[in-house]
Amino acid sequence: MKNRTLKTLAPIASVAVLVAIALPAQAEDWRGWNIHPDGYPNTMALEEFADAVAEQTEGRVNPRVYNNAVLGDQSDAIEQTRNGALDFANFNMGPMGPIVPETNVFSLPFLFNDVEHMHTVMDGEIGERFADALEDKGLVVLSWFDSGARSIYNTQRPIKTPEDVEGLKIRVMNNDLYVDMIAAMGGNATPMSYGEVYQSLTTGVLDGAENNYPSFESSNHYEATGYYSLTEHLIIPECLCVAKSSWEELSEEDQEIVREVAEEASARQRELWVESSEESRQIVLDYGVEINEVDDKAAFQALMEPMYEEFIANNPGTGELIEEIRATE
Ligand code: GTR
Repeated sequence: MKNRTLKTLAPIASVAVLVAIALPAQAEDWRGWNIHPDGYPNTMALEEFADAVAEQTEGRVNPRVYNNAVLGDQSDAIEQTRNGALDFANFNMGPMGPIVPETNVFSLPFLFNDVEHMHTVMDGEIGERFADALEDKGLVVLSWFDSGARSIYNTQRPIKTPEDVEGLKIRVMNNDLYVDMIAAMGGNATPMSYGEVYQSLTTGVLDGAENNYPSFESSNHYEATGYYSLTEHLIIPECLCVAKSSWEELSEEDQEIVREVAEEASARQRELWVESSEESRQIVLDYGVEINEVDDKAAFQALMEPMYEEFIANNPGTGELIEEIRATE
């Protein structure tokens, strides 16, 4: 009796084994967080990344990008990606600081000479060190994106000297270093998530905020503020990151494909960035925003010295790192 049962079951078992072997490994549906709207350079690069990954892994990885921060604000999304609830994202290193303290150095104003300098640093050995720090916190950096230089805009007046910032209520990203930065200029900073800024500008809860041209334009903040002043006080790198847990589920071959596609996405994003910044500048000018150069940036820079001193004193080893970044050519 026992034997007969085994004999009848045996063919069924082998069919099950065959079916299991014949079926492809389960496809990974990746959910990707993106703060920006359709048409933004980062959105376009992320969408191209998603399509190319699906195509080149032959559907083994199916990324989908969710725009406009519909999956949560940036600080939440960083946590969600770290714990694997989200699979990939484009994050700015500003709100990354409270979670990966090493990245706080990027929130020091006037750290980089210009955007090109930032790319040279991030694409080299120093960038790898930051990628390691992020990986320790559950985020695998695939490539680095551009986010231009951030400048102050407001409803009241053009900013030409730090005195012009006096008393202004300025929105900053979620990182206490920006509160010190605006305070050093004489203003009052309010950390707030991106999605809340537009309304706060129109209701007078805020006098201004700070961002690059593409964000100033695509967020429509330009419609609520008359002045954009080229303080260019922050140049902050962004990452294309994957949740470590999602990354580890991939075969080595697929990891290689995804990494390569991410490198291409970064090149594409940087290219689109330049075009888009110029387009956005034109849109806000045409709308009637007054744009002004800041002739004496050194006056702003000088006010940041105490912030640097405090940062270096509180974060051992960062003095050397800052020197190293500044010496990178
Ligand atoms: C943008 C950046 C976003 C977000 C936003 C903000 O320039 O790309 O990730 O940080 O600024 O001000 O919150």
